[in-house]
Amino acid sequence: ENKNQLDTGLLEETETQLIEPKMYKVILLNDDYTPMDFVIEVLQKFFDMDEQKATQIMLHVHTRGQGLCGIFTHEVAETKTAQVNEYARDNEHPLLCVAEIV
Ligand code: NFA
Repeated sequence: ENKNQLDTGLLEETETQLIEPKMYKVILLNDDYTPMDFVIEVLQKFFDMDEQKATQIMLHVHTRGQGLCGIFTHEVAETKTAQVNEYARDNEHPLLCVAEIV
């Protein structure tokens, strides 16, 4: 709650509505062609992972078919998926990243 000093001199309280943003999972999909080293590079570059964490996630995606890269607000999730997909395409790899609502 905020305490607002009004010009009446009276102290009045107002309520501030806090809306929780919808959160989105960013998921990386396996394919048969993208080199493992490229996937590790992507995870480090766009998801701020160290090499050990990126290798762990890459191997999970490789063996299980898909894997969670992180959970973000809508805008951040859409930006990261677009950046990953554009970077993969620029490097002629079929790697695909998708966002889905939590
Ligand atoms: N499956 C790919 C390979 O064997 C590696 C890979 C891992 C691709 C994770 C996409 C995601 N080269």
